[in-house]
Amino acid sequence: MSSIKILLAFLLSVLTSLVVAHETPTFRPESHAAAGVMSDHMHKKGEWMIGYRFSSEKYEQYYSGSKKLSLASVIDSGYSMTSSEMTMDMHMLDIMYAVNDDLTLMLMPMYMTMDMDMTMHMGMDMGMGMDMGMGMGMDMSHSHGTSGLGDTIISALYRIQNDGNNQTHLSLGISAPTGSVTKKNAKGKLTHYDMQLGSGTWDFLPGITYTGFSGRFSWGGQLQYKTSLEGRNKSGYSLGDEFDVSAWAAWRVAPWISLSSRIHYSDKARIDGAYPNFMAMSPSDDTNNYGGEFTTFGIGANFAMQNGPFAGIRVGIEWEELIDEHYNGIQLGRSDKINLNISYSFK
Ligand SMILES: [Cu+2]
Repeated sequence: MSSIKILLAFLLSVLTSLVVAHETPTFRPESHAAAGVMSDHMHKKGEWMIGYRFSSEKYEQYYSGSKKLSLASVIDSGYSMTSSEMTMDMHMLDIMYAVNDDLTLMLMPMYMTMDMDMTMHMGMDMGMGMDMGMGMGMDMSHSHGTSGLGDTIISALYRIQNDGNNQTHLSLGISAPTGSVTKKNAKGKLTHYDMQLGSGTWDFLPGITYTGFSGRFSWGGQLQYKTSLEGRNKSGYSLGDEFDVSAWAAWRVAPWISLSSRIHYSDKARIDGAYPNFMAMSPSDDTNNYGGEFTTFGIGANFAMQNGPFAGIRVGIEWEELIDEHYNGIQLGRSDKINLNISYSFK
């Protein structure tokens, strides 16, 4: 991934050096925020937007709090199963319709795919001190995954301020529990909480977004909250509340491309409740090992196709990298996230 970043940085600097003075286009790449920001923009009365969003996250290294943790230490903490890698992909349809200039409605159904490589550590800590003098017992690895429809977000964006160059809107969203929380593993037991496809509860998602524009520069900020409206889902738990703040800046390098950087802070609480009669084998089976405080830095590019067969299409891409993390308990930490979106608006 880092070589791709270097290549991107190189390409962007070449592009930058080629830039000549240009007029402000009416269809501007920066009128959408960095690709990982949702509910970031509104539409004009009667306008529709059909979009596709994709994000992919990879988890590879165990952490305890802010410190990296070796596999041996995870096993010493009492877990007989560990995972070496997890990937989580989200595909989302992003449908928007503007009732009027101050009210845009959104519908976002999604499809999730989770995959995990697991290792079962045997011959250790079986209460018999069976070390056999080898230090390690036998390890057995396997992969498992889940996929299917995730939750569905329905939301309304309402403009509260607009002087042309400075715009602010509120977003009020509801997430419907269309994603499964009863996915099971090969042994017929409920799978890890983070491999369930939805939250299992109706959730409330309020937010506020500000964007500013001046010539080729634009910037913005967004606060968002997510909270469960129900105490427990049908599997006996509810996801912790989540608070997100993003601040970004973008520069239109050419009429068809803007480059962005973003700081994203999120605070996510532990899971409430637990599966009934469940024995935690791996860290992700324990509800205390969820949530934490994270800060990421993202770089991205937005494209607005000005002419040719793809005129009117927007593409956004963004990489997010953690710059500061504090995990609750013991967790497999995130190493990378990529956000991609493609959209088209019409009346
Ligand atoms: Cu839109």
